[in-house]
Amino acid sequence: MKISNDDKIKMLWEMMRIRQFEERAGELYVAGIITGALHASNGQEAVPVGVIMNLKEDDYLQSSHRGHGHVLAKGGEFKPMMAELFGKITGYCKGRGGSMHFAYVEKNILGTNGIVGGGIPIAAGVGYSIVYKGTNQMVACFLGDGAANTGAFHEGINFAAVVNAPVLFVIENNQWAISVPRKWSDRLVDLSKRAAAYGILGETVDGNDVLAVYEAANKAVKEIRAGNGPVLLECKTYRWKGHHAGEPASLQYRDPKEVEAWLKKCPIKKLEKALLEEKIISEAEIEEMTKKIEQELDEAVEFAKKSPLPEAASLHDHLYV
Ligand SMILES: Cc1ncc(C[n+]2csc(CCOP(=O)(O)OP(=O)(O)O)c2C)c(N)n1
Ligand SMILES: [Mg+2]
Repeated sequence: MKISNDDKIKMLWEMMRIRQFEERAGELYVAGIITGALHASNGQEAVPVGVIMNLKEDDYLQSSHRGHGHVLAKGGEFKPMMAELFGKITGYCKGRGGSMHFAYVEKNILGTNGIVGGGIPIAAGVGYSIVYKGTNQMVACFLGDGAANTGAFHEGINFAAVVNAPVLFVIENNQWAISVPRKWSDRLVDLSKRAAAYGILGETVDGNDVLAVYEAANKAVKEIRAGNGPVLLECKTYRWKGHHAGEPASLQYRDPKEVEAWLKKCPIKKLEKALLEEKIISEAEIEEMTKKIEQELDEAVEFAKKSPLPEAASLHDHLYV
């Protein structure tokens, strides 16, 4: 498959935006400026970027608890995202949701989700609504390997299959569910094999290779848009940081050698290397991109700091529609 140079540069840009956002959010968390729960996706950037670059503006995104990258790749902006992390009224959910409840309905971003597997039946339902209304949209639903072992996974994907819902279920297999390694929770090597149980297509791909993710997602999206129902795409990747930003560094349940080996498989470095070798981009241009993103992040943090907190009197607002 031929991917244009412009698209490859866009992939690098989008992955860099996610990485730098996560780095900054992590620093603010450790400094005690951001509170609540925060799950960083450093190391997993190729998955949202490779998948979401195949979506159209009006397609839906259903995200997980580790969802900053999904939201950014779907058009989320630094300012309202940062403000949401700060609990300010200028945030996407008026400061009431935080990291695990980023929702931006104007861009069909249905939300990150604190309930593991909770997004799967929602995506199936939204997919069914698309079938019902006959619009040419689809849903991308991101979930973790741990979420693949919830009852919601079976119910949600089976339902989506039966009603032929246009949903791309993406398992971000980062090898761990908190402190539980994959091999303690099931015996499958490739989680995409589960697709057969629902009579749908499934594929496993290197989740640290954004071009491979893009190609696999492109193929899946074509099937879905052709009316062939949901597809299950497993992207094998790795979580670089602790399960959440507050996890003490002293907590060592992972073999440091395993972590080190995966750090060497950085999805951003991999694409950078390819683009430099092909002379599609220069070191100076990458440096320039990094600076631009940092500056945009500085502005977002400033915006979040200056924004007001919600008024106490508004505590009961927005609970019912
Ligand atoms: C229904 C439910 N059960 C348990 C939890 C606690 N919990 C939060 S994240 C997590 C692990 C999720 O693992 P995975 O799906 O692999 O995602 P990852 O954190 O690795 O991205 C668990 C068990 C929860 N939030 N929701
Ligand atoms: Mg996991």
